[in-house]
Amino acid sequence: MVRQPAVLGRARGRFSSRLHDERTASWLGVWLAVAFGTAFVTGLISHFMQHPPDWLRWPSRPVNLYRVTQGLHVIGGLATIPLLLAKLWTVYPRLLQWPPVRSARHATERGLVFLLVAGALFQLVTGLLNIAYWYAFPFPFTVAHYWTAYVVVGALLVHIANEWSKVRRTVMKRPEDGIDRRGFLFTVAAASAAVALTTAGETFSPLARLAVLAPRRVGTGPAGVPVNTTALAAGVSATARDGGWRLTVTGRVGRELSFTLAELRALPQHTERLPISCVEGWSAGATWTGVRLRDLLRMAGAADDARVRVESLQRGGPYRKSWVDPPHWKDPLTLLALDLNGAPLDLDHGSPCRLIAPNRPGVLQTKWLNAVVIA
Ligand SMILES: Nc1nc2c(c(=O)[nH]1)N[C@H]1C(S)=C(S)[C@@H](COP(=O)(O)O)O[C@H]1N2
Ligand SMILES: [Mo]
Repeated sequence: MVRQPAVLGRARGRFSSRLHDERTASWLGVWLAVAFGTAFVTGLISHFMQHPPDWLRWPSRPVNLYRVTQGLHVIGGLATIPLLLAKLWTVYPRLLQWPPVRSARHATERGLVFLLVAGALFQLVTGLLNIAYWYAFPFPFTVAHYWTAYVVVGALLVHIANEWSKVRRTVMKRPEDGIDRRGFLFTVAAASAAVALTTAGETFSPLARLAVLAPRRVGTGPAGVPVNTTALAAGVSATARDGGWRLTVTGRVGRELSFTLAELRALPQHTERLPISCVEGWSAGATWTGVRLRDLLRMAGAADDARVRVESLQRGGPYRKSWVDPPHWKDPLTLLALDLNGAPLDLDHGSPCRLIAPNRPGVLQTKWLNAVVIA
């Protein structure tokens, strides 16, 4: 950005607050860089967990890794909104600087800042609308949010390089201008903290009662666990209740297995505590009982390095199937669950049978299973 005195000298006449200054802007910039850096790293983890390239095998532990990174991504992203608004308020007099462009370098810098601001606003607004289930935009959210992240981080890195010496100068030195920035910065930090506190309950149950801004809350829904996609919405209300339901395990010819619900219940049952961690930021720990996936796969003669696909009764939609790689299917915690919190699975939680595995995005915890395919 531009050296200030002339610009702000002019601006000060029109913009009376002395908080439109370099030092306030620098501090907010430092906070924003940390916030966007965190969102970028946790966002990449989230993206590559949901869409792993062929060479990537995520570990199945720590059990809560995805829960924590995705919670940080969404709750941290929401807490960034007050920071960004404060930063934009602090620097907006520069929008009106005259002449608008003084040199080629200056034009490039302004273009870059425009890209940074537009990209950052785009990320926060689309993220917010997405977790509020308001798909007001005409493009697929995940694709747009993912690619815009690179644009924002690229622009941010160049911006940091441009501003580095100024930020060091303004942030490190004690100010001697008598402007009270503390009150303003404290208010902005408090607004961010308030947003975080009133959403963190969507993943951290001690704060559940404070979670007034969270679209999903722990403790709500059948068996105290929220539902994403009901059986009705997935179009499986009838098929999931059909008494003739079977789970097939197929792969090696001649070793195809098929189980009724009673047969699955007759196999060794295991009870584990595992979270559902939705990509939208909410998560809920729960107690699941069912058959270990690895037990079924061993019965079907699966090779040690086999990739496995679980398929549901659902006929359409992106989440009707998911891949389970060896680290996950070999993990004794990975279950085909029949019970949730001590009672048979509710229809909306995936009855008669659903996948539940450690360190895995909610979208891949496929419900209403009817087939396990060894690839
Ligand atoms: N077949 C199927 N399974 C699915 C989905 C779906 O739409 N279809 N949604 C997924 C998503 S996005 C989440 S967060 C979890 C939610 O599980 P729950 O409704 O039991 O909490 O289920 C997953 N399993
Ligand atoms: Mo989800």
